[in-house]
Amino acid sequence: MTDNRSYRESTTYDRLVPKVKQRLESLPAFSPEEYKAFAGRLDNHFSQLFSLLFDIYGHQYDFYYHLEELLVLMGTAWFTRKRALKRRDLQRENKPYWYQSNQQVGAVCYVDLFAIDIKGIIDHIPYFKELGITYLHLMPLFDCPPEENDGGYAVSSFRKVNPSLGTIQDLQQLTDRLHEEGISLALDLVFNHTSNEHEWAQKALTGDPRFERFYFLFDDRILPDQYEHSLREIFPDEHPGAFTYLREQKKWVWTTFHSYQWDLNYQNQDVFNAMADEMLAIANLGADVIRLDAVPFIWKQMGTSCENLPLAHTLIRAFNAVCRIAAPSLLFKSEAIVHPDDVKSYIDMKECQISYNPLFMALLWNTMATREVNLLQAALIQRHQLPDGCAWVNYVRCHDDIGWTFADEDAAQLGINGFDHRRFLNAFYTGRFDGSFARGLPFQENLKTGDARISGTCASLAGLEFALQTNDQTEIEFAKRRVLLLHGLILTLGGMPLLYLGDELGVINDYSFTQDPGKAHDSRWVHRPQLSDAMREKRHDPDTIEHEIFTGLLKIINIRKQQAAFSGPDLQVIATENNHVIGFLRQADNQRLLVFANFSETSQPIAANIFRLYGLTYRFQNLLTQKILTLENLTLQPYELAILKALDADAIF
Ligand code: OTU
Repeated sequence: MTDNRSYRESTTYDRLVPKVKQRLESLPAFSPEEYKAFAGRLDNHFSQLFSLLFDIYGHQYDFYYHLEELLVLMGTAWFTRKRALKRRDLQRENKPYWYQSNQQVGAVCYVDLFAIDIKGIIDHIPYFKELGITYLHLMPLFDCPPEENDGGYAVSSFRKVNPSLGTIQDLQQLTDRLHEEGISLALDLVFNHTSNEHEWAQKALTGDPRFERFYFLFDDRILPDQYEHSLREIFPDEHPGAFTYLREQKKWVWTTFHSYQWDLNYQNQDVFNAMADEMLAIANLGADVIRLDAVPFIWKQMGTSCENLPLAHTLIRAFNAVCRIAAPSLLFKSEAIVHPDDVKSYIDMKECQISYNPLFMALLWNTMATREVNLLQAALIQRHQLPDGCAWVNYVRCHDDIGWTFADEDAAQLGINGFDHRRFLNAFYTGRFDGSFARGLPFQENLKTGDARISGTCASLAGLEFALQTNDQTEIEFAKRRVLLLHGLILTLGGMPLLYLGDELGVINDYSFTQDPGKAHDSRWVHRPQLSDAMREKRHDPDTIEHEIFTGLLKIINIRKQQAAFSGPDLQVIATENNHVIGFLRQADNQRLLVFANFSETSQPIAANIFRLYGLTYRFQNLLTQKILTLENLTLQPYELAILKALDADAIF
C-alpha cells in the first residue's frame, strides 16, 4: 500500500478492501489470480478515486456505503472482462500513446446509415481497410425510443443493442473482428441524460423515490425559473429554456437537449455508481475509446451557467480513475463544443486523454469562407498544444452542426468582431451571403440572441452541391479541391484524424429528412444521408467525382502512414506572410515535412526569404506530385495542398 495516503483514506482503504474482497469471493467468476490483478490496481489508484469522490460526495451521510458498492461493481466488472480484452489492456500498457501514431486513421458512421445493421458493418470491414481506417466510432447503437431519439443520443438501455441494428452478440462479434483487423472501436457513453423510456426514468415516472432522485424533478417552476436565469438555451427550436413539463405527473424535469432526454443528477452518488456500471459494461463489450457525450453539462449548480463547472471535471476524473482500476486500457474522448479554453480544460491524462478539436474544425470552415488564415494561424500558435500524452481528434465534419466556437478575444486581437463575424459565417454557409459557394442549413437559430449553427455535408458546404446545380466545371473542380484540402489538413496536423464517412465520396446534402416527422425539425439530418454500396461502388469509376475524392483522399492517407513525422503532437507554424496560405512544419528524428494549404481560388506565392528565416534552404519533394523543388519560388495553385518532404541528402538536421 502507498504510504502517502491521508489518515482518512488509509482507514477507509483498510476497512473497505477486506469487505469488498469478501463480497467478490462469493461471485462465481472469482479467481484469486484475477483478484490479485484487481487489488494491485485498486491499491495504485485508490487514492485518486477516493479523493475525487470525496470532493463530490464526502459530505453525504451514505458516502462510504456507495463507495463500497462502487468497488464491488468494479471488481465484478473486472471478473467478467474477457481474457482477450485483458491481453489488450497489457498491450496498451506497453504502447500507451497508440492514438498519437501516424498509423492511425479514424472514421465515424451511423450503423444503419452506413450498412443497415451491425452485421453489415462486419461485412464492410474490407472497405475500412481499403481506406486505412484503424479506429471506428460507431454512433449510438443502444436501445432508444423508436421515433424520436436524437440519432440514438436518447438511450433507453445501455445493455441492449437497438433491435433494428442487431444484438449484443452481434456487437461482440463485430468488436472481435475489428480487433483482429487492427481497428479500435469507439462507442458513446451518453451520460448526461437518458431517454424518458429508460427504466430509471420509467421508475421515476411511477414515483419510485430512488429513481426520482436520478433526475432533476420539480413540483413547480420556482427552482427551474431560478436556474434559467443563468442558463443558455441549447436546443431552443425544440423547447425554450431547459425544462420540460410532465403533464401527468404535474412536474418539471431538467432537459438540456430534447424533451425526451432527461438530465441525470450526479449530485446523487447512486447515479455515479449506476453510470460507472454502464460504462464498464460498454468497456467489457470491447470498446477501446468511450466518447463522453456533452461533457460540459454534467454538473449543475444554481446561479451558474451549469456548463464546464469544476465538479464536472472532478466527475470525469473519477470515472477515469474507475477505468484505470477496472478497464485499464479504456480511453476517454471528450465532446465539448464550447469556448476553446473550456474545451482544453477537459484534456488531461487523468481526465480525457483525447478530445474533439472543434476550434480547428470551425476555423477550417471559417478560413474557407474568408480565404484568410489569420484566425486559424493564431489558433495553431496559441491554442494547439496539449498536455503530454494527450491528442486532438481532428475532424472536418461530424454528425452534428458546426458551431462557431472560436474565442471572441482571439478574434478581437485581429480586429474581428466575434458576433458580427458569426453572423457573416451563418449567412455564408446557408448560402444567403452573395457569392457564397456553400449550401448549408441553419441549425437552432435563436431569434432572441441572433445565434445559429450550421448543418450540411462537407461537400455541400465546400461548394459541390451548388457547382453541380449550375454545372460550373471550375466550381466543381474547386469544390473537390476544398474537400481534399480540408481533409489533408486533419491528416497532417498530428493527433487522430476522424473521417465522417460519406465525406470520402463527396456526398452532398440529402433533404429527404424533411418528409420524416421524427426528423423534419432537426436540420442535422441533412448531413446524415443513407449511404449504400451503389454509392461506394462509384469510387471505382474514374469518371466520377466520388472516384476523384476517394482516390485523392487515399493518397493523402497513404502519405500520412508512410511519414513518421506525422506521428505525435508537435507542430511549428510557418508564418507564410501570405494571408491565404497556412503552413506548418512537422518533424521526427531525421525527417522534416512542410505542409501548406492555399485557401483561395487564385495562385499564391510564398516569398523565399520566409524559408530562410526558418533555415529551410534545402530541396524538397512534393509528396503529392513527386516534384523536386527548392523553396526559392514556391507558388501554390488554387486550393492546393502541398506536403513537402526535406530531402535527406540535402538537409542537415
Ligand atoms: C451532443 O452534441 C451530440 O453530439 C448530439 O448529437 C446530441 O444531440 C447531444 O449531445 C445530446 O446528446 O449541442 O448540437 O458542448 O454542444 O454535446 C450538438 C457539447 C450539441 C454540446 C454537444 C451537443
